[in-house]
Amino acid sequence: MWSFLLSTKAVIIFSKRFKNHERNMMKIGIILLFAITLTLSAQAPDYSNFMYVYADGNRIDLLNGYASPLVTDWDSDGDKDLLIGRFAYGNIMIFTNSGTNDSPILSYSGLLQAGGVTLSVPSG
Ligand SMILES: [Ca+2]
Repeated sequence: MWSFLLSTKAVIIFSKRFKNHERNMMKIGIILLFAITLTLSAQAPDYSNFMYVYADGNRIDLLNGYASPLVTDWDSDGDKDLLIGRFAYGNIMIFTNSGTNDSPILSYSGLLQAGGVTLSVPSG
């Protein structure tokens, strides 16, 4: 990446010898080259080392769709709990932890509610 930036600086200095439209074309070329460099240097995520998460002795199954997990101390008892937003249903599942942060024991506690009503947003 540093070599790219140094070479970009050299091209800019060199481009002062050219006319305005030629410099503009060089700038566009540099931007495109920079975008290509960023794209090629991005690494694909590695999902080969995954693990299932269990609650109540069973693997957590979202039934359908994408998930948005959040690990936080939801019940303010000092250990981390798990909340999972479900895109397909537009709601949030709560799993409280009765273990420790290093060895969590999760239990399903229901869907996020307010005033006795399950919170949901349009989904799908
Ligand atoms: Ca907690």
